Amino acid sequence: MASFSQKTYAARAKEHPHPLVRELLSTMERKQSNLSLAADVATKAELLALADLVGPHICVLKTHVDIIADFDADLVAQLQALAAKHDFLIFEDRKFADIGNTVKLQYGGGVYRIADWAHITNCHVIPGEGIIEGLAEVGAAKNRGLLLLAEMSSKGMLATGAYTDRNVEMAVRNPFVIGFIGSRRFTEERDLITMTPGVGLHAAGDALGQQYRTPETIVAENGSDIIIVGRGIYGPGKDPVAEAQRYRAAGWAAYERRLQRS
Ligand code: BMP
Repeated sequence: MASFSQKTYAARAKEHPHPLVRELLSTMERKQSNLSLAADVATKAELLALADLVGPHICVLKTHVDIIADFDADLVAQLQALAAKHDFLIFEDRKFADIGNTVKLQYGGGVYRIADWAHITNCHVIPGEGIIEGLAEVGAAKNRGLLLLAEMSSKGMLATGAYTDRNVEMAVRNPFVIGFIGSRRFTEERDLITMTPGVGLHAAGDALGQQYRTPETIVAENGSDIIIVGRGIYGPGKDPVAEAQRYRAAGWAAYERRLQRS
């Protein structure tokens, strides 16, 4: 059987059992974009301006809402309006890491009420499988999806070997899990999406351990589905629209090369 990474996003969208993944893959195909923007800016105005500018070029907007100094419910409403206007999904990069009961409260409630607006969120499986069950209790009925942090992009990260393998096993058996944060395709047992941060055309890394690889390595060679790019798009002196176009083209070209190889 052909690897999922040798199929088109459109074909995978058609076959996928999870409605959210069908929506994600068909958005990617429709927009010809496997680019996610990591919008790590400090204010509501900056986040909205960036999402409006770059929105036409991305399939997913990745947020860290706890960075936003003036977060409020209106920000969420405006982000949802931008997601509809520009046709992208929202991924809150919350990295839950507590016991099932606590993450349930953190995901559904608090100031951010993440489950109400983020199509996708993610977690570490350090606490064991109960974390997935707790998040699913809140998110499954809302048609949300969860990514497991099977690997990280930073220097010296500890998510390797047996730990990564356990992530894959848990993902395969939990339907609320739609994929991984990691650097490659992890399994053919079901069609789980991989989203990869630490993608850059501009630098090898930063002063705090981030390591960058190219879209070609990540998508064409490793079989990942979505590249996540932050400072490569909006960093100092950059033109975010021009950079988003550049990364979108690079990500899509890498995807087309991967299909040609098969
Ligand atoms: P940048 O492209 O500016 O380095 O940003 C990367 C983004 O991806 C950040 O939002 C960071 O929190 C996230 N990220 C990462 O860099 N490595 C990981 O392993 C997991 C992440 O979520």
